[in-house]
Amino acid sequence: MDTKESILNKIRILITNQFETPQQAFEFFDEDSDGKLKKSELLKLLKNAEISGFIRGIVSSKLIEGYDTSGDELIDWKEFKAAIDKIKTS
Ligand SMILES: [Ca+2]
Repeated sequence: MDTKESILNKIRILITNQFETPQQAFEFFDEDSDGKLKKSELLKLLKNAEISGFIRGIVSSKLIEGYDTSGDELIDWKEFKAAIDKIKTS
């Protein structure tokens, strides 16, 4: 069962185990290097975090909904960093 907490925890584990810094993770998943994570790039992040394929679509929408403060439906570095900081302290 993937609760919000377990999903965020899996993302945290992915970032801390496979990358030296959150910035490195961000750059890895920003495949087109435009400095923003779009939905397809978030889906890859969720896949790598071992989030079930059944819920990846909804989770990526929720992440955009929750962390895209500029409203462009993309997660930029600032928004990503804020999300990571939130995960770390929760
Ligand atoms: Ca991108």
